[in-house]
This record gives sequence, structure tokens and C-alpha cells, in this order.
Amino acid sequence: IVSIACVAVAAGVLGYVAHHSGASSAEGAARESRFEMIRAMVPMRDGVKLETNIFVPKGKHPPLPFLFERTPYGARDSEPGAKSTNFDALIADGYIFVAQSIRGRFKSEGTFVMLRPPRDKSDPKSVDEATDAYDTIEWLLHNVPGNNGRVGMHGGSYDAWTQVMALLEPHPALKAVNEAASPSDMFINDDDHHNGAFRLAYSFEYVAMMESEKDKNAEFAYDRYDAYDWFLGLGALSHVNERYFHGQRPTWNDYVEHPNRDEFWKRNAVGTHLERTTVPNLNVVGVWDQEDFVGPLDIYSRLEKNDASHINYLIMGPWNHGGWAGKTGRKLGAIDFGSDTAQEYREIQRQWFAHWLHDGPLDLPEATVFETGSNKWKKLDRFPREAGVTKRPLYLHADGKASFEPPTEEAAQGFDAYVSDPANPVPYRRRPIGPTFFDPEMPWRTWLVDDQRFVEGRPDVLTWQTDVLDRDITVEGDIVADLFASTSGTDSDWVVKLIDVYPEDKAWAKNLDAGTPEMRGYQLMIANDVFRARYRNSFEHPEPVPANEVVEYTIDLHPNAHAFLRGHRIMVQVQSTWFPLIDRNPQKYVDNIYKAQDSDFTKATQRIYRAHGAASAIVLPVVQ
Ligand code: PG9
Repeated sequence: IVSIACVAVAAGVLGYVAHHSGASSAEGAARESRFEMIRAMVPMRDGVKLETNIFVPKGKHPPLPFLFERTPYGARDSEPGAKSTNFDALIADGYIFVAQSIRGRFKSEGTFVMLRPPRDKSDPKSVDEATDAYDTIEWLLHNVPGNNGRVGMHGGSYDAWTQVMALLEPHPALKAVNEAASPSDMFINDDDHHNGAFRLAYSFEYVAMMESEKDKNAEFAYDRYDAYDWFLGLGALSHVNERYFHGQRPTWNDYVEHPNRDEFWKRNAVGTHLERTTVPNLNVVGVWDQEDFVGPLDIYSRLEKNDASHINYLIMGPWNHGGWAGKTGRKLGAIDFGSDTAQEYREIQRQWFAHWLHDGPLDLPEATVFETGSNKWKKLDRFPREAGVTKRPLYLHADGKASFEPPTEEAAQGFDAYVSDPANPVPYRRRPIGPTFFDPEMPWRTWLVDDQRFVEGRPDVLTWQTDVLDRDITVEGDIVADLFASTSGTDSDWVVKLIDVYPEDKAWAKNLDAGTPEMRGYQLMIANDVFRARYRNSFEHPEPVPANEVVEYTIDLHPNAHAFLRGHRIMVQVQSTWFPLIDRNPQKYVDNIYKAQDSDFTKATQRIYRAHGAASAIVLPVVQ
């Protein structure tokens, strides 16, 4: 289990895949057992019993604290450290590791509910992941000898979300959590949707994985490799239930029945239930997290509002989903960070738990943020900070130019245009695109750092870029796109990407540590997001877009810390499809896109304005 615990901490869903592909299984296999294992079915207040594996370390002097992880991916039974060295520092400090399958998954009894919402406390019989965490902690304290009465929770993604849920009704013995990439609001930010646009390939596969078999993370059997072709062949989303799920996957039915951010999504958004916490929390963010980048930032900033006792911390590093617990944090895809940032994180994690659970020292600023580009850690009092940063709009101009100069008054009519065709959407990464989770190469894990040159030449991707920078431009804080756009349709998606373009210079490439010729001219995406136009005034009450009228859209591209170095360029791209990452917008307003028909999808002519009075820009938080 703790292989899953270890790996699930590391990578959530993808850790599961890594486990089963044997990616990390050889290492440490011959190690002598360092733990006694206890298998327990722990009773909850409603009588449901949860599969719980407890690993008591040999040769450590009790009393010891617990490190507890709750997962939907199956509490496996290999001990901490058996599959990787990620937990070595924690193991050395001495913890009783506990891993549990949540309700309804694997050997745990009860019913699995995807991201089960917080319970109604007025009903004394109600249960949720908070009560299950509470009841398990209570049981552990009384049934596992040699404990010191303190518990820490850890784990990434879904497992992190169970920690955030535990914060809603924390057991008094819960002394610290370490939420890494928990989703916060599935309609606005994280795995399922971004700004109301549906994350198609991911969500489809995830539902198939979690809701097909109780004791398995099931692999959907695509009948072709290229997910781009497969999802295009699928057509409108209404075919999913007709052809594949037949109304048998509760979460898919929820997508269909709750197309807007109604009470269902609000209740399900754990971030919105957090007011303050009494439990110290180290929030972990990966800037290139392909699943839950915004969730932990949102959780951190919500808790920050009521953190007089200063127990809410943040660490943001150059990681994908789970990269902080990966084998090495030195590189992500082709991008080299100059040091093992995952190892650096794990030392902080060690210190974090040692402080709260073993009374060790804590020497940690509130926010530890890795500045990409310059590859250095920054210690900050908070993130994003307000002082020392100026919001500077980077304007889009004619002839594909971008600059900090606003358009002149003469530029009263300027726009760039393209035709967006749902029958020929822009791929989100180079084709062929394999399955999301079960591709042996797992390019899903690194797609956010892919070289964006693969879209060059597409007539439906607009590009603007600055001249070569004559000095570094460092951004730190929230990046926002301010887009003035029109569509000939009555609904539309707007995808905005902020890209760091590496120098073409041969001499420069030679000086790179990991200098490889193809890094010349590399286009590295720094920030991005999609916005579904129907939600421009409200996520709850969508409205058609007035055809051919200029509308202003404010699109949050989220906090970041990056240095665009001298010799590089800053690039901006806008497009209206990103497939099959995002489902296709019919571009004609329909009440419910999940029930749309193939005949609803139409081409639309899109315009991005760069005129005086309608000056599209990316607002950059530039460090003074
Ligand atoms: N990103 C995954 C997830 C979290 C929560 C809900 C649904 C999916 C994960 O890695 O666990």
C-alpha cells in the first residue's frame, strides 16, 4: 500500500499508473523490512469499515507520531520506502505510517462518491471524508500502541483533498497537514473544468477509471491510439452516455445534469467551505501541474484571510502533478532547473512534520517560491506579495508584435482574425496524443512544458511576440489576460497562452548547461487558461454572446514567478480550441453543451482587438 501511499503522495492518479507499470518497483526491492505491518478494518461512526494498513517502524523508540494518508486509489501493502527513496528522510525521523482506502474503494466498505461533499451537520447520522478522517484518528490513538498522540496527514491530489476535508472538522490530535495539489473548485479551476470549459479527455478517462470497478483503477479501452481522433470521432458529448457509459457512471451524469456552477458544484468546492483552520498546513503547488495547479493556491489564499496564528504556508516549485515527490526535480521534460528541486522540497517536508509532530525546529518563510527562468528559490512573507511589483500590460499590436506601449489613438480599428472550426480543432499537444493516464510514456505528465512550436502555421492560432529583450523581465504574482474579442457565433472559448521564447542564438545555446540544439527558439508555456464566453457575467447563469460585438474578457492566468531573461522574447497566443484537453464549444449557444447534437457545432470568425479603447493585453506583475 504505501507504495500507493508513497506514490499517491507523489502523483495521485499518475502515481497509480507508475506503480502498475512497474516504473519504480526495482529500487529498494531487496531492502530488509523496516516496518511491522498491521492490516485493519477500521469502523466508522455509521458502522462502515475502512481498509487501513498500518506500518510501525522497527528499531525506533516509541512514542511516535502517525503520518496518515487517505486515498481512493487503493491502500496497497508494500511498506514505505519499498518502492522509492522519497520517504527516506521521514522514515529516518520515525513515524507510524497509515494508509487507508476511502469509502467504497478497494476493500473499504460503503459507497464511493466522487469528491463527496461536506456533510449536513444538522443530521447527526451524516458522514463525509472529514468524519472518516476523524473516526480513523480516534481509532488509531486507542488501538495502535506506542503512539505519541499526534497525527500528521499527507498525500497529493485526491489524497490532499481528503486532508482539506479533514480540516473542516479536525480531530484535536491532527497537528499538521501537507496538502499537495488538492483541487479546490472543480468548475472553475481544477481537474474537471477551467472557467466552465470541460476538461474532456481527462475527465472522461478519470470517470471510467474510478467508477467502472470498485477494487481497480480501470483503464478505458480506446480503440485507437490518438485521443485527438478518438474524441473527434465521438462527436457531441451526448454520445458518451449513448455509446459508452449508458447512464452508469454517476460523475458523468453529474456533468450532464449540472452544466453550470449550480449548488452541486458550489457544495462540492472544498475551498469555499474553508474559513479558518486550527491545523498548520503546508500547501504545495507545482507551476506546471497538469491537474491541480490552482487548487492549492486557492486553498492557501482562502486560509490566509484568517491566519492570525501564522500556521498557513506555501511552497511552489517547478513541478508537474506530483513532481515534488518525483525521483528527481532537476528536470521537467526538456527544462532544466539546475538542482534537484524535489529533494529540496522533501527536506522542507521533513522539517515540517518534525516540527509539529516531534517538536523539531522550523525555519521556514511563509512562502517558498521557485522562480523559473532564473532558477532560484525565493523566500517571501506571502505570495503573491503586493509591494515591489507593478502591473504592466503587455499590449498586442499589428504584425504580430507585442510591447508595453499602448496602441495609439490612430489604431482605432485594429484587430486580428481567424476562423475557429470545431471540425478541425487545435490539438493541445503534438499528435498522436495517447491516453491520458495509461500511456506508457505518459506525455500527459509533461505536456505543459512541451515546445509550443508544434502549432506554428495553424491559421486558427494567433501569435504576438516582443522584440528580443534587452534586459530580464521578472514576473511575480497574478498574470491576467484582458481580452477584447468578438465572435460571429453566440458562444466561444478563448484560450490564452503566455510563452517564453528562448534565443535562436547559437552561442547562447552552447552556454546552456543542458545545451541541446533544439532548445534554440524553444517556446515554453509559462501561463495559460481557457475561458468559456457564456460565463463572462456569471458561472451560474450563462448567457449567449452577442454575435460580432466586441466584448471584454478578464481571464485569470494565475500566479506565477518567472524571469524572462535577456535575449529571450515574450510571446502571447490566442486560439478557440484546445483539443481534446477541452471539449469543443459548439460556438452556437445551446442550453446544455453535454446534451448538444453534432448539428449544433458551427464555424465562427473570431476577432481579437488591438485598438485604442479595445486594447487587448496580458497584464504582467513585473518586479521593480
Ligand atoms: N488529479 C486527481 C484528482 C483529484 C481529485 C479529484 C479528481 C481527480 C488526482 O491526481 O488524484
